[in-house]
Amino acid sequence: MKLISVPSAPFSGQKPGTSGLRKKVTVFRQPRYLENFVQAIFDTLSGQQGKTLVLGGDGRFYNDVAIQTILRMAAAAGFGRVLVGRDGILSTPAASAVIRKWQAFGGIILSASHNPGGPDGDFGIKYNLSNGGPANEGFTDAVYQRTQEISAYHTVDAADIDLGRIGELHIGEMLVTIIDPVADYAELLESLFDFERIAALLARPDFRMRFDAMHAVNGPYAHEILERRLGAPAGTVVNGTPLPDFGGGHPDPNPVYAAELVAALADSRSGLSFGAASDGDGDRNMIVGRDFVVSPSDSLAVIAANYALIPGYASGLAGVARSMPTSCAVDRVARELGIPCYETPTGWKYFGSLLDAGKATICGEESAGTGSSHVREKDGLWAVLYWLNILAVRDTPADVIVREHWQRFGRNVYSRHDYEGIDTAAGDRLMNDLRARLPQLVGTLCNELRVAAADDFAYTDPVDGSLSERQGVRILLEDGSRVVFRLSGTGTEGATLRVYLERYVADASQHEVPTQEALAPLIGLAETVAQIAANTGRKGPDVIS
Ligand code: VG1
Ligand code: CO
Repeated sequence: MKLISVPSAPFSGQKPGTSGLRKKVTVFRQPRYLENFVQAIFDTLSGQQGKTLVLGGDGRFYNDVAIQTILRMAAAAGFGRVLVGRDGILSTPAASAVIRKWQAFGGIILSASHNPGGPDGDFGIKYNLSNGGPANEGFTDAVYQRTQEISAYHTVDAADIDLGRIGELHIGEMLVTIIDPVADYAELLESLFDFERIAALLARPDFRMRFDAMHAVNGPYAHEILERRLGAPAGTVVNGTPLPDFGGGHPDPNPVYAAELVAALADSRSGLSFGAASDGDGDRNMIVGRDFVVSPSDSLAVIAANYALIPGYASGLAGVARSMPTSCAVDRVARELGIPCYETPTGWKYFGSLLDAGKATICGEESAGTGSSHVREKDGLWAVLYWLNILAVRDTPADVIVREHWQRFGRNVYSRHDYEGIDTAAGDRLMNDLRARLPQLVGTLCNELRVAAADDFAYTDPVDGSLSERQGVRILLEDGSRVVFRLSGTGTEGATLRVYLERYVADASQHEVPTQEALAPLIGLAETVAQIAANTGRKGPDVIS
C-alpha cells in the first residue's frame, strides 16, 4: 500500500468546543480541512500502531465522505483495525459502548449532535479515549496546538470501500470490520433494565407510547430495541428513518423543536400516555408525560431517586454528578441517599474521570443529557428505558411520578433561556462586563433579591487535579435561587448566550405555578444584571426550555 503525504498548512479556528470541533459543512468541505484535524488527532496520540479504532457518525450530510477519508488516514497512521458501523453509522452512546466492549484504543465520532444538518448545516468530529468517553481538555488543547503547526497529512492510495454490508475488508494492512451499529449497544441496555416488565407495560392496551427519533440516528436503534426486542406496536417509533438533513429540522429534543410530540401528548384524543425523543446523535433525551414535559434536571433527580427499581442499579449508586448549570434537584436526592453529588463544568467530558474512578454512577445535564457508568457518554435511549422501567414497576403516570417527587423533595423550578446567533463581540462584551462587576454585586439588592455570592465557576477535577476556569458566571441569591450565564461552546454561527434560572420551592401548594411565572423575578434580575437587551439587541430569548 502506497503511503502518501500531502503538504498542508494550518486553518485558523480548529479549536474543539464543549463537544468536539463543530463547523458549517461548507467549512469542513474545504480541501484539507477535515484531513488537517484528523491528522492533528493522530499526531497527538501515541502507541496506536496495530491497535483498534472505532469509527462512526450520526449519518448527517458529509458523514459518508468523511468516513472514507478517515479510514485511509487511519491506515496511514498505523492502526491495525477499524471497527466501523454499517453505512458509517454509530450513535454517540453506541460508539462509546463499542469502544468499551472491544477494548479499542479510541474512537472517532462524526456528529454535530442537535445542530441542523445538510449541505448548509453543521458537521462535527470528536475523539474518544479508550474508556469510551470524550477526550479531556488537555488532549483537545494539544490537538488544537497541533492544527496550528501542521504541514502535511498522511493517507494511503486506496479506493472507497463498501460499508453497506457487515463483514471484513482490508485497506492495505489495516483490517476494516463493518459491524451492526445496534447489536452491542442493545445487548448492553438489555443487561441493565427489566425488559420483560417493560414489554408487559408496552403490551397493555391502556399504555401507548410514542418515540420521536427526529429523523436522526436513533431511528434504527429505537426500532430494534422498542419495537423488535420489547414488542412495542409498529408505529411507536416515528420519524425513524435517518435523513442526512434530518428532514430540514433541528434534531434537538426540546419543547420548541419537538413541539409535535409535546402537542400529541397534550391532546387526549391521541390516546398517548408517554412520549420520548432523542437528538441527532442519540445522546440527548426528552421525556414527556400526558400534557407534561419533564424538565431534564427533574428527570435526573427522578432517575437517581428510583435507582432501587432498576436491575442494573439496584445494588446502589456510588454517587451522582451534574453540570454546574443543571438544577440542584439531584443534590437533594443525593443528600437523602447519603451519597456524594459532584458539580462539574458543562460537557460530558468532565464526568469521565468521576465515572472511571467509581465516584459517580449516574450523571446528567440540564440540556437533556442523562447517562451512567454503563458508557462514557450521555445516552438518550438509556434514559427512555430507565423511565419505562420506573413506569412499569410503579404503575404510575410520568407526570404523577414527578409531582410526587416534588412533594417529597420540594421543586427546583428551572428554565434555560437561549439567545441564539448573537453577535460574537456582543456576547463577549456582555460576559466580560458581568465578570468585571461580580465583586460589586455581592451583598446588593437586585430586583428585590439579595445577592449572596457571585463568581465565575472554576472546577478542579477531584481525580486528576486538573483545573478548568471561566466555566460560567453564577449569581447566587440569599433565598437559594440562582442565575447562571455562559456562552455556548457548540454553535457554529455567532455566539449563543445561555441564561439558566433556578428557584427552589418547598411549598407544595406553589408547585403548579407555571415555570416562567415562578421565575419572573429571576428573569428580571438577569436582564438588569447583564443588560441582555442592550447588549444583544434582542427583546427576548429564541428558545425557552
Ligand atoms: C451544549 C449543552 C451541554 C452539552 C453539549 C453537547 O453545550 O449545553 O450540556 O454537553 O451541548 O451536547 P453548549 O456549550 O452549547 O452549552 V450534544 O448532544 O450537542 O453532543
Ligand atoms: Co447529542
